[in-house]
Amino acid sequence: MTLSRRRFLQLTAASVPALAGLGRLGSPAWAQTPPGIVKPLPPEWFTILGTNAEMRWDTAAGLPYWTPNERFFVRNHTATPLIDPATYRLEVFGSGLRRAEGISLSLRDLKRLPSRTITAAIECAGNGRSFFGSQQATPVPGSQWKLGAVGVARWRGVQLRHVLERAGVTRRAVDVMPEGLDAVVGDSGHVRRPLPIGKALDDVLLAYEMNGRPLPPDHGAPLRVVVPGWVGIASIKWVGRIEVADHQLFSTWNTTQYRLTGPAYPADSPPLTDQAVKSAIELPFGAQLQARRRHEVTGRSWSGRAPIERVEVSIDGGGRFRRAELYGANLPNSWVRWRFPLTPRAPGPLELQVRATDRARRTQPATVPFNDAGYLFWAVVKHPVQVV
Ligand SMILES: Nc1nc2c(c(=O)[nH]1)N[C@H]1C(S)=C(S)[C@@H](COP(=O)(O)O)O[C@H]1N2
Ligand SMILES: [Mo]
Repeated sequence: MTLSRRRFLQLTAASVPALAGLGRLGSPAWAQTPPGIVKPLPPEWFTILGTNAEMRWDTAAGLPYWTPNERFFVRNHTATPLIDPATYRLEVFGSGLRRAEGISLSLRDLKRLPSRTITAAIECAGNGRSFFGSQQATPVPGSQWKLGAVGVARWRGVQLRHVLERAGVTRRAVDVMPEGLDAVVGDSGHVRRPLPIGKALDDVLLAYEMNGRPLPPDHGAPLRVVVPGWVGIASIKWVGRIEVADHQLFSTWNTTQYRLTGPAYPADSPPLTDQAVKSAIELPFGAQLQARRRHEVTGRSWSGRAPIERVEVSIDGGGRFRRAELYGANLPNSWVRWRFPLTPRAPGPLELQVRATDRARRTQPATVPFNDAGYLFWAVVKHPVQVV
């Protein structure tokens, strides 16, 4: 039996509250993995950050457009719960329904509703946070993500709109708040965050499949919310309850967290919604490149607002930018892959900079204003390589 298999069985045997303490049970091999993530996290694919696992861009070259489930980053506030799909229920209730007591649906009920498949990225609002420190000299505490808190998948499920209609949503509905079945987070309660009714009725999916397979435990099994284009926290995993209210709803995750605060922002800046424009190069920082040989530098660029219009690369510290070639799919709320031929002349250090522009005419800036929590770092990232 492999370690990961043994670990899975152990997780299955554990009660949900016990999962948070799993790290203490650890044999040396498990000490490498954070408590409460079920899938194997080989170090060549992931960097462990607390309870989270970041995808490594430097080993991502050659991955297909859709991030394979086993390579997808994991961001857990506590730990992955294991939920029995046979007894699972989704409760939909609240003052925004014709009858406030609402409805309760099993997974079978949900699968009998019309299904839909979408491609969408999930990206943490804190993706890129470490660059506030390494690039702008204003470090921010919190998970020191590089650029790997993002992935793109095909999600199949039922549109939230259909479930809300079935529950008898009325025109008085204002906010819709999905809540996770994972452990409570301190005094903040279960992970939950309201969506305005307009977004909830637009393109939000309740997904039970990821890339053609049942949703894996770490990504929200048996059911997760997918909110295309928006910061990852909106896409509640392990959703068990959805409140539909005729008034605004609040939780830690739309009040004290996931808003831009700091000297550059007003005190009443709104909760974060759509994602910024970003780019990542599929090379290690400090990669060695042979001089006078032709290399193909590859990477991906993405935006939560519109598909990518163009990607440009500078090899002279941001002086002159030249177009990279976009190839393959370029879907909304997802990314596009690009390539750039590079034949470095002389040995020595070289700095690559990639800058994307989306069809909403947003171009990655050279720097971004500081915010206290280090959200939405979307400036051009300086990527050093060594020509040898
Ligand atoms: N119930 C629940 N939902 C959650 C979270 C969580 O901890 N609990 N983390 C959120 C955050 S901050 C992000 S970025 C995404 C990450 O999704 P993934 O782990 O499938 O990559 O899930 C979101 N949904
Ligand atoms: Mo996140």
